Amino acid sequence: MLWSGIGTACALGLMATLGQDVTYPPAEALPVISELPDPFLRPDGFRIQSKRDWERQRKALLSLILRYEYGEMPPVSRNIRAQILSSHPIEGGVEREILLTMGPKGGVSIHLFLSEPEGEGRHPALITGDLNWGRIKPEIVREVVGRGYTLAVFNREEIASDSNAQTGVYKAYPNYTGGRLAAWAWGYHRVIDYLLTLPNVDGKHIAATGHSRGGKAALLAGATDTRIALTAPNNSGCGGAGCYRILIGKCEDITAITKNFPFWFAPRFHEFVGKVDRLPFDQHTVKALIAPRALLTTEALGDHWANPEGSQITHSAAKEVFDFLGAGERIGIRFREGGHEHNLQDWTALLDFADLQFFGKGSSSAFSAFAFPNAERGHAWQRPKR
Ligand code: GTR
Repeated sequence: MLWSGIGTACALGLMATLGQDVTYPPAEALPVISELPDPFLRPDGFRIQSKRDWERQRKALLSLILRYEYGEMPPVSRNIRAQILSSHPIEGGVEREILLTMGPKGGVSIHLFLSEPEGEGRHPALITGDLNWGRIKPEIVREVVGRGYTLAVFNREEIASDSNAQTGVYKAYPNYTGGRLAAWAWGYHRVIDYLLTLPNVDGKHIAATGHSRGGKAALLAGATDTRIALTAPNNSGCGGAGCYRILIGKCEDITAITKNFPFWFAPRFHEFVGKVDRLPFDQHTVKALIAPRALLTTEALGDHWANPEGSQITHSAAKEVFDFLGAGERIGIRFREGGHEHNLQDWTALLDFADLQFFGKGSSSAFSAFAFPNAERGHAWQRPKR
């Protein structure tokens, strides 16, 4: 089947090719879609009607997004090994530094800090890959551990450098062509492989978070691994929770991001520079891949480069899918004053949302307030009424 873009007339013309291999035409051959593309529209031009059809549609959308935007994920590595490098008490718990090795001949190794609450039983866990930016501030670690969560912090730049350099997974899998965001997302997945071997981790309640480029990676990690029960990108902007088509003010767009960071993306993504309205999806589609699992977007009102209003617009479009699946209360958004950082306020919002989603504590109204009540609606379509 040829995915020739989402446009009924064009897609209907493809019916004859059903059953053949999927091919992905160049951007210039895809139809122009000015609004945020309809995630319910199948490649053959029909709209899905029932919840039962979503899983198949989700797979088709995921392939499209990986093929055009992020590149494929690296192969799954099943030989993860852990070496505890150090262990010491912290306030309310214990902290261990662990070296994880994985991949062909154990060729990829990463450092992971695990801060675990004391006490028997299994604890929910929050993972971030942002160790390359330094240790998480003690006040944040205290808050996470104090509220009964394990904090797992790994260095995504050990998975793959933030450059063109062929390190980490690129060295271990020389034929791998995906972008850095996909490689980093794979790092979250490997950390989960390890966490699931631990007797004190609650494998049903694992959250992935990250800031900025780390937030883009966390979003993709959640979109590609259903073991992640809650995904929480922070200030992730373009290529993350933001929006490619609708840009408000001076914010990052596809031209800037593919010029400055081509190695974050699939080799083909630059085809869409100057043709963003031919993208057969937008970032609401990536968010929708997470449904019906939980998704929290945290945004800073002063972080104009990250297009917080665009994040609200893709949030509203993605919510159509969450609502369709009967999971409207699983998608949240939280705005705060201030600039580009992942601060205690953001982490506290994540913990509150996790308490709500995992344990039914608190109220969902705290995660549905919009900062931009007059924002445009990015889509005219609506979820199919069942
Ligand atoms: C910027 C980039 C953003 C964001 C940010 C960050 O330079 O334009 O997409 O990822 O870096 O990671 O802090």
